[in-house]
Amino acid sequence: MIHITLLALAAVFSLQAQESKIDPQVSKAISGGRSVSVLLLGEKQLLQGPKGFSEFCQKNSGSKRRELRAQLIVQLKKIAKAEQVALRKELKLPRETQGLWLVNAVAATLTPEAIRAAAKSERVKYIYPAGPIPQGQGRGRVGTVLGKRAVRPFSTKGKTIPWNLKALKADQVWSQLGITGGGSVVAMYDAGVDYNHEDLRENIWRNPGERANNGKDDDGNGWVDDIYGFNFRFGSPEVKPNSVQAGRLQHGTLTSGIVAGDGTGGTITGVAPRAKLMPLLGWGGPYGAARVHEYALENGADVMNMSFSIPNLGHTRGLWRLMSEHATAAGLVLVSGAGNFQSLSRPVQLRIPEGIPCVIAAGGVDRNLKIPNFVSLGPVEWGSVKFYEDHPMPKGLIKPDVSAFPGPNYPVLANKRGYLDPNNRVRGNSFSGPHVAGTVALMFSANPELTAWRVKEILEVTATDLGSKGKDNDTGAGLLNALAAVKAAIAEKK
Ligand SMILES: [Ca+2]
Ligand SMILES: [Ca+2]
Ligand SMILES: [Ca+2]
Repeated sequence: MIHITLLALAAVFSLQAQESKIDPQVSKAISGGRSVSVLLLGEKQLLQGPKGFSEFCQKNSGSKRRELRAQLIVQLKKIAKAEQVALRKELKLPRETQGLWLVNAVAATLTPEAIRAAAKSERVKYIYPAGPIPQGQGRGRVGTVLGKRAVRPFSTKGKTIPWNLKALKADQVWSQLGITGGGSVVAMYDAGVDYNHEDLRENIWRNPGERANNGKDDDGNGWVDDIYGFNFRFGSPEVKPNSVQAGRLQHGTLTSGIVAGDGTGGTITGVAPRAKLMPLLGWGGPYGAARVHEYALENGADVMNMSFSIPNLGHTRGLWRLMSEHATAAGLVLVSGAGNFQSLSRPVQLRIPEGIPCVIAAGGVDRNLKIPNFVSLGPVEWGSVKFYEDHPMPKGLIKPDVSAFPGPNYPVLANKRGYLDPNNRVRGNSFSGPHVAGTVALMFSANPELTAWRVKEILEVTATDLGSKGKDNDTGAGLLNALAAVKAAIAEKK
């Protein structure tokens, strides 16, 4: 009798263990009996738990960023391949299942039965919602193929330099240090970039091994005709914004202008006017996000600007954190605006990706260094998120990390050519992020071997403190100081 009771208890525990591996959002979806796109996170990962990333950083503090990236890509792919071959066999997963390597995970649309079966596997750590899993590695054409002109040396002669760039001392980096972003690549994870805008077209990254519009993956990176980047949302190499997805203002063109607008039309809008821009599109969930991060890492982006903010992700925040920590370990600096949601609730929880510890969250102040009433504020809690459970409230994690200018009242690019009317009221922390991403491009231009986590530390120690003393939940470590940050980057040359 006792024996039978124990067995029954064991069965209950095992059922709970399976159920607890299925994210509540997935559980809810499969309870209706329908198939769901899920991401099966493997048990084996490069970094684990709340301390995995910081221990990795300590151990690798003497590393050179580009060598470390090459090593980590090999290592991450090795883990993914070995584990996923075994997992596919064990679970008899359908052929169209997509394997990721940034994190060891496979993405597939599975029936409720298949999801419950996957939860029983010892190789599966957790089952997250994947979002859309678009198929296709390059349909469609790149609309405009830019001529291969030599890039002119950058000059400020005859050009206006707006107040925001001066306040961050970007112009002093160009004039005093002669550094304008050359050699750095900034991935713009956004809604597409008008790469033919006269202030941007000399600064568009070009995939050296790819030929445009021949229907072939010439460089063998897995993506067809990706000469300027890739649109992972539509499986297309065209990275120009289309009006439906980008809206009237062409969000990604504006943010790109703040990173690298070179003032060809008369006004310099960019912090790093000779950095390269790599447009990447991939809304719609963690699967698409993982593909964007993987592309940026494999194709040489140094920093990635993410001017978006996703709420209510629950435990899936942990999956984003794992992706971000792996990418940062591999030398990609991640930057995101703090969001524009102060009026929604207090305290204001920064969302994803800006609430992730290793992602640099850019807060915002106006020209008088006051906080506008829309800017999201910290702290951020992680106490409720599976596999991390650190930074519990009320103290939480201090965010944002640094502050820049969300506008309005400085020039930004207009559709197709020129600039918006100087009295435009366009504003938002979507614009704070690119000021930081541009500064990081300047730092890497001066010292490409800085580790990605060290870049975040330098930005914070060189920022000008605002508000209450020290790093705070309104303005982070203070106002971005591009000149001090680049000088510190140079001082640390290996
Ligand atoms: Ca390719
Ligand atoms: Ca091609
Ligand atoms: Ca402060």
